[in-house]
Amino acid sequence: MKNFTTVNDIGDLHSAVKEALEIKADRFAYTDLGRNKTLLMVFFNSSLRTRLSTQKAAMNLGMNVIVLDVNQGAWKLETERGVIMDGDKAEHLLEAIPVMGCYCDVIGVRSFAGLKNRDEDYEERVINQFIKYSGRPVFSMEAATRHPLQSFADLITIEEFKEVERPKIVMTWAPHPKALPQAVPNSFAEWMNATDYDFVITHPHGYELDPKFVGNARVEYDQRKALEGADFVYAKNWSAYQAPDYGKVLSTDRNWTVDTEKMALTNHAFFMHCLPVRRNMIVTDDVIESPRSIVIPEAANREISAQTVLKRILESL
Ligand code: AN0
Ligand code: CP
Repeated sequence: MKNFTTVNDIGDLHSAVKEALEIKADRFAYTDLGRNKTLLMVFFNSSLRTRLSTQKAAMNLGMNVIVLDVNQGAWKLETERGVIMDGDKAEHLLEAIPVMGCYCDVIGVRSFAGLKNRDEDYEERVINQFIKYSGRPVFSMEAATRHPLQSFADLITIEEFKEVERPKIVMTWAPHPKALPQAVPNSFAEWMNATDYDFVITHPHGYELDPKFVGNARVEYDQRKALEGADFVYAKNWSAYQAPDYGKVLSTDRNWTVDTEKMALTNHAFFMHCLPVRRNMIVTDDVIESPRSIVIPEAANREISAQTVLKRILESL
């Protein structure tokens, strides 16, 4: 594997999950693979899980790891070509990226959507410049439109916990006070559509995602109806995708919060969320603390998805 930014880069999902579960059963089986190889993780945005799980995954493979927080101590970076750089940005990505490539063998990038200009975000300008100019394999640690390491960990988790062959998965929008990107729901939809699960998306009017990601999923505007018979409830907030409201918060309606009464409509569903989660906005304390909440094993699988992807990248160097 050269780069990892979408579900298409991982190939057959059955073999990917199988490999992930083998790695999980014996995570130090490949400690020689990454010897004298350096991973550089570049963060344009905050992180807890991605930072820790990806570093741990790299260490399991024997790699060295460097972390760069662009907004803490590095020069402020200009991302647009042609700009007269007379403002506060001291360096351009077009120099910074090939320089970063000099010091490492693999690069992970986190760069969220700006949520101001939809075309710019959906062109994935930042991560695509890393792919073009770093000279190194690049993987997404959440880019503007997708979070594939999260979705891969979600898929591994569903495969581990599912109690029926073809579970019903319901991704539900839930309220949040701030504008969040569509990367997690886009990506989750993209990965679920690549399985044979029964996949349903529910959200208020105005929160329709890019049809490219919705694909063949069923969209149901009545959350209660959508949740009926669900085996997994995947909650997430996102801001509006549709013009002219792109990047806006259209609703903070707590009628959409996942609570015990809503979970009672399901087929004794497991509750999932990528975290970080705002309690009593997205989900009530009772639901996230219930025995059917699998948010912690889900987060634990971030180490496994990252290690599977890094292993495949190292094997291709
Ligand atoms: C981010 C998002 O929604 O994309 C990261 C989630 C993994 N969440 C927040 O910024 C709260
Ligand atoms: N789920 C996830 O990516 O978490 P972080 O933003 O903490 O990395």
